[in-house]
Amino acid sequence: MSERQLQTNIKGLTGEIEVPGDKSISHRAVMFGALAEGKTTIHHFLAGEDCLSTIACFQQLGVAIRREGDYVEVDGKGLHGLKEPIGVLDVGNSGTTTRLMLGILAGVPIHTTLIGDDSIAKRPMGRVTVPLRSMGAKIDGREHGQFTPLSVRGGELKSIHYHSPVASAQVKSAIILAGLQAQGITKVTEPFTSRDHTERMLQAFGATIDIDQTTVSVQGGQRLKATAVYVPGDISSAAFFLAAGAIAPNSCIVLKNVGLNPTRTGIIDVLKQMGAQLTITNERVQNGEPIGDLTVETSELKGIEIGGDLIPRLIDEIPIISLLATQAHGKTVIKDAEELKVKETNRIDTVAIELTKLGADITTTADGLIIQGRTSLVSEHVQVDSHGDHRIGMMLAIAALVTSGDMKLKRSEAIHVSYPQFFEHVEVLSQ
Ligand code: SPQ
Repeated sequence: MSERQLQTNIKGLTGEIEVPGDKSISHRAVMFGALAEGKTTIHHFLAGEDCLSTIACFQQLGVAIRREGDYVEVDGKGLHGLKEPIGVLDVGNSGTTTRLMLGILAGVPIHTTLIGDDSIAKRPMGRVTVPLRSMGAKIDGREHGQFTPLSVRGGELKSIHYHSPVASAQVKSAIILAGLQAQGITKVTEPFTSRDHTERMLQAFGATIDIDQTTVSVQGGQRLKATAVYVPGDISSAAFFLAAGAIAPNSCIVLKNVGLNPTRTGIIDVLKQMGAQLTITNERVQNGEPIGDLTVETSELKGIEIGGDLIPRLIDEIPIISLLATQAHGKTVIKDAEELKVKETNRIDTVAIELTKLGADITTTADGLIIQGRTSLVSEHVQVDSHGDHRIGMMLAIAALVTSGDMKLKRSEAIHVSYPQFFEHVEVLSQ
């Protein structure tokens, strides 16, 4: 467990960076590459711990994967080529790996066991194992398959139409991936559209996917063909520097090649509504995913209300939005965000506990947070804690930049899950 001294009271942030590759897209590129026929190449892959867990799982399933920095080659095995592993598959801290692997393994006639860390052991897996079982999957595990460790004996699957109670890309993707191996047409309907990288990327791998508003349909038995994937910069990582540029004094930050998939750009809508000076240039589409460059400058922010169908479009950005709200004039209300309770930590609680240590006026509610701004953040030798959650750790490191005093971050290593170069980038911009 590492403790890190944080840079506080910054005079300004200027310069240009390229944030690492998108985590959601990097996972899917490896998974679909493994299931495709032929060699898939992945450029600007996120070599964070979560995506490395996905690579390690597929290597154990007999897929040859080579990585050099952010370039990866996957020798695809086809939909029926995965081999039974000798050991257990370790998903580390990654919910995406766990849930999408369950969808894949449900239809493969081998036995596998998935385990992860203490945080993964608390995350609900019934939301995936229950619908997969209704397709015929044989899955068991702790508390009747609600939690890891989970074991899967894959086999024949039948199609279903699943109405998911939550807008979750992981639930949707697990069912689509099982549906690719099932007989007939599998459908998933969700209450609001969640991120659609699976749908976009499966099409790039040659599959036919039908999308009708919030329902996605897939015909079983389709073959995937290897392709070249360019992974855009992760907007969820960019969000930390977008916020930093808006709240730090004398700042102007340029973020190059950031993914601008509309199912992920809620943070941009929120920053604009709060009054941030933010511009998008060089917009284009690469591999079916929109990307562009973002410039943000020091801004006067105001509090806003955030809820409804905006929530799935910014769910991972709520910790950093909460920090923005402490620096905005007036009240910010975040509602309809119960899903925050089942992330790497209960992010409603961890955000409130940690920002309160710095003097923020923040109240938890059953489905979100109410933040009254603007507060001057102060730290008298405070030790803040990531609680082992990468997004809480990065939010606190950005908070430090606008905090006066002396501040240390406990469990800072959690940041390696999604942004190994995070502190280098803070350094580059603060020169
Ligand atoms: O992979 P994991 O651990 O679930 O990661 C998180 C994150 O903050 O990085 C959530 F804690 O992102 C999820 C995201 O919240 C990644 C994801 C995906 O790639 O499909 C979808 C979202 O989760 P969900 O449950 O809403 O589908």
